[in-house]
Amino acid sequence: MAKTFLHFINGEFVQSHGGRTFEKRSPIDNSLIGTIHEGGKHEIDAAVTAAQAALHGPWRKLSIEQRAEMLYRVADEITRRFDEFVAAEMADTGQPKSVMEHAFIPRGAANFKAFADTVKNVATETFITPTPDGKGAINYALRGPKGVIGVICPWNAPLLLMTWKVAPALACGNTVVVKPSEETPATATLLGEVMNAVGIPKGVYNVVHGFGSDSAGEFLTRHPGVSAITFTGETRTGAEIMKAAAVGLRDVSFELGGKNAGIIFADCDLNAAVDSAMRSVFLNCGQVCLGTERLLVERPIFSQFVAMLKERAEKLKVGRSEDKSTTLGPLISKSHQSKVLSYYENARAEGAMVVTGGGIPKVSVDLEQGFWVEPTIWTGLSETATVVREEIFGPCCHVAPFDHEDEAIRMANDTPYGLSTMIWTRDLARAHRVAAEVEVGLTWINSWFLRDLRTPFGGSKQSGIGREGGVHSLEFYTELRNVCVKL
Ligand code: NAD
Ligand code: 6OD
Repeated sequence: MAKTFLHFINGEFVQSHGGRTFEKRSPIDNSLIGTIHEGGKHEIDAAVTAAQAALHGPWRKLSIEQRAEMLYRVADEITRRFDEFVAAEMADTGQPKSVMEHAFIPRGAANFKAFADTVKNVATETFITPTPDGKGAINYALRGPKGVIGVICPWNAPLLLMTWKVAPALACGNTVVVKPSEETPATATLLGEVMNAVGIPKGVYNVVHGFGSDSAGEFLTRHPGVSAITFTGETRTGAEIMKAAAVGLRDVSFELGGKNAGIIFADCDLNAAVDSAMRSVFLNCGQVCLGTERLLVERPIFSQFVAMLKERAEKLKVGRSEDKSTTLGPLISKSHQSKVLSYYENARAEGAMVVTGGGIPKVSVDLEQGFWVEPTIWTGLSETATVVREEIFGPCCHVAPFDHEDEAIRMANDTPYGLSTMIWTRDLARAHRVAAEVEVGLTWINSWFLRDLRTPFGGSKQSGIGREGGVHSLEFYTELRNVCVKL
């Protein structure tokens, strides 16, 4: 049965003023999942007003320990309603159930626990300052919330990415207005029920659905009551949001696009490296910002690596999310499918050797209207080719050979992006050397997407601004104030 996704404002589920809605379609078969209420200026204004009232009211009165306690309860409630979250996100994204159960949904609860732990254990700096009268002074720093935080999210891992922002924001005493992606309304809405169930005060967590430009997203970034904006999405969108944030000099934290390289040296554990490459290229149908779209492989193992990758990629099985044999889901939308397929065409036109894939897979009749694309591997392109330079965000990669460590570093860095790299080698001295040279925020050695939520997470160059994770999140979500006491 088709659902209705309402806004969550001041602790209540509400329709859009005027009742404007748009449709959410299933990536699996293009069937109607539900209608989403589209927020505009009216809803953003109501949500920001509620968030401001909560900020200066009940939320502010709680001690850090009490706030942390509430966030542990949020985590427990997500865990208690785990199956509902899995079902909701699976319906929105069409990805395999196993990915939801083992990777993305557990992070919803883990994010709240991690930031509750973090804020309980933060020390503030203190200086004993000499003064001319010899009596001295004490300087100490206080951290307070920044205000109402605008949280704008993408569709590729909706609950994980939204709670990665909402949890630290709330842990630091801020209140939030979330604008989920128009493609994935479900888990942000469900989280509203969780917030009410565990007694989070009204107005602390608000959700307004809608689009970006000239819709809820843009109105949120322009609202003067929003103190700072945290955004995950495309680099181009980040630039638009930055312009809006400049009015009123609001702070931004950005996790943006990438064109990540995997550097595979000939001495690596080949089997493990191919497995890792498979995950990093094809997980979530390639819709992972940290995913590898450029594989650089040392020449002596190049042919073998490509052959092994091809064999495994051809075993990926598309299908419905609940089907245990499904290992590759669809893309998020018809328009994203068209975009990825246009890159497939472009690769061919620019002379790629198509190792596998390159089109739409054969699927059963009931799936024919879904947004499927074949897992695709190319070789033979130059570093200037479009699919080697632009982020595609699909299940595809280009594999290129290299001869020397320096060449691999140069090729890895030959991109305006700087999000992540993975390095596969048994020579750890070399691994550290290369890690120090690659211009990215995140490097994995002999692994990929292995997370410790206390570590700084974010991108360099055009892949982001700022770092979030553990105490690093405090830089963005708190205002640091100094107090000087003359003794
Ligand atoms: P997107 O930039 O198109 O949209 C993201 C969000 O921004 C959506 O909610 C959208 O409605 C909103 N938006 C769009 N235009 C806006 C505007 N002018 N003002 C305010 N809001 C606006 O991104 P997407 O297609 O949803 O997500 C895919 C992109 O996200 C990829 O580029 C991917 O690399 C990136 N991403 C990065 C990370 C990271 O950690 N670096 C993580 C996940 C996704
Ligand atoms: O693990 C995280 O905290 C994180 N932000 C992952 C991003 C995945 C992008 O698709």
